[in-house]
Amino acid sequence: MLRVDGATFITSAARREQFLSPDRPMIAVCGKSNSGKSTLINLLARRKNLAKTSASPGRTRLVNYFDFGEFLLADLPGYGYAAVSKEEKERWGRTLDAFFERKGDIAHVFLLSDIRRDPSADDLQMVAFLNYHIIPFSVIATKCDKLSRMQRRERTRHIANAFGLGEGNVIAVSGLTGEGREELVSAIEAVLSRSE
Ligand SMILES: Nc1nc2c(ncn2[C@@H]2O[C@H](COP(=O)(O)OP(=O)(O)O)[C@@H](O)[C@H]2O)c(=O)[nH]1
Ligand SMILES: [Mg+2]
Repeated sequence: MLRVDGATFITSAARREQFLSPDRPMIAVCGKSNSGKSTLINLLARRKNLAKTSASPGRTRLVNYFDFGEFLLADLPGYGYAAVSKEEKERWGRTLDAFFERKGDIAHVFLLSDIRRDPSADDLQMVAFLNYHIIPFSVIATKCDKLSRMQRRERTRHIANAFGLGEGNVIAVSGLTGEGREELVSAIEAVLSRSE
């Protein structure tokens, strides 16, 4: 199995001039703020504070890049946080647009969504955007520790449906218990073998 520990933080980018031109496959992590992006990155890296997590949503305004050895991971600014100004929302939108404009640099996207919630309008817009630009993605249903095993299966099916995906494209994970980490690593392996 692919080794994904020993990851390090590379840099943050606030604008397109600062975006990295990756020399390895890059996986982008996106989703609503508070969906568990930073926690997932820490789970993958098996480190507590590689990516800063926050109980108050909307803190990550930058693209944060991490070096995982065989691949890079980009933690994107979370969308859909209501309590920010219109200007700030527009700025985030522009950052995301500029990021995805360079789609040749993106091997795959993980779109994170809380397993207990239905996709938001922003999530569906994101999926439409990724489909339109033919950028491959998987949905990661986060915080699965909040549900029983039976509820998880049910919610995973429901989320796949709501996103218009097959069940195999939705991976339930928990950053708290580490459940789903292996499936996630397998998904990354598949991405890497496709981009060889
Ligand atoms: N129970 C549980 N809580 C989680 C999980 N992932 C994230 N959280 C919590 O959700 C909040 C937001 O997480 P964070 O990773 O900062 O989300 P981000 O804004 O998408 O980067 C924090 O309070 C985390 O502790 C998970 O798998 N299980
Ligand atoms: Mg974060």
